[in-house]
Amino acid sequence: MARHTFARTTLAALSAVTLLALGACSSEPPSSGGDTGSGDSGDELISVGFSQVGAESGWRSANTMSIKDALTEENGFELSFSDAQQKQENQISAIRNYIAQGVDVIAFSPVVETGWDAVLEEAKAADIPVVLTDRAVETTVEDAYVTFIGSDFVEEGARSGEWAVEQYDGEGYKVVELQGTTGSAPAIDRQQGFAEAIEGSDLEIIDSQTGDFTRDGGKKVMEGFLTAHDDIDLVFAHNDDMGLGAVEAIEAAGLTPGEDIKIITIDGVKDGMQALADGKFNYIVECNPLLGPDLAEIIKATVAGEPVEERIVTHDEAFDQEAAKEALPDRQY
Ligand code: GYE
Repeated sequence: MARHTFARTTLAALSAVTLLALGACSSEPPSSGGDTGSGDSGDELISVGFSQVGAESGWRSANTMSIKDALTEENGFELSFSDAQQKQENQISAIRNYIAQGVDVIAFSPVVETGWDAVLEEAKAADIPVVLTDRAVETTVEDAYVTFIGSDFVEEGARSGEWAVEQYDGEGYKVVELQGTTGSAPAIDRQQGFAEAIEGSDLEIIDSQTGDFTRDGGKKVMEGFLTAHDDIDLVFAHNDDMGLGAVEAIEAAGLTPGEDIKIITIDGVKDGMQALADGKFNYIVECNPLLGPDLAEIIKATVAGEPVEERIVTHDEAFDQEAAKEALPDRQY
């Protein structure tokens, strides 16, 4: 699959053109013909239906806030937002509602990768462009979506694994993995990236189960791991929340997280960064949730009929304990 890196400048240039065009509309003298009903600028709002996965994690809350902050009326959007509570059937019915409403653009963050063909066909038949944010789909529908904007999850797993090898190879570390939601792109890809990165080292994954990207899920699964194994050296958690749940389980078992059992997570939300700065986590690979502003530009470009890259990869950092202490004061989420 061809993966393109997002040329921010290209999109910025596109959106500048779009904004200029919109600006030109709004600077027209007030019409005397009476065809502008509203007393405001008279610009047409772009209607967007957004189906969010849920509110399972700190990452998701930051992502939702970023989307709602960007797709405002002031910025030219009329947003219908729905929370699917981590259920694919809820997402599918929300998308069907948006199709029935005849929104200009549908955007969604697919909870799992497969099972979208029918609804994507329906959106296509209705001529409503679809933008994927954050997570990918696997589909046989041709030209099913305009673009997929989000992180490279295989890369995030690989960076986590590479750091683990750098730090701990040669010590025979036993690793347990807290997986994200089964069947979701970040769970599949992060697992793959990590496994590939530790191949050839003496780190060994001794157990791996889903905690569904939640703090509670991470805690429960970690409690089970601690009962089943007395030789755990390292936790690889597919997100901060599950890592924070693991911290609770490890402390309740009388052990010290970050020392007796090392913890690597992905996301970099404030609570995770705080745990890293406090020495309870050992490493975080960031996954940037602030997709709203880029999504707004993509939607404007799409509606204006301008080309958009088919894959837009967001930039992610990584932090050890010292870097977390430095970054925390300016952290936005
Ligand atoms: O890492 C996790 C969230 O899809 C990248 O979903 C997102 C993941 C994120 O629940 O915290």
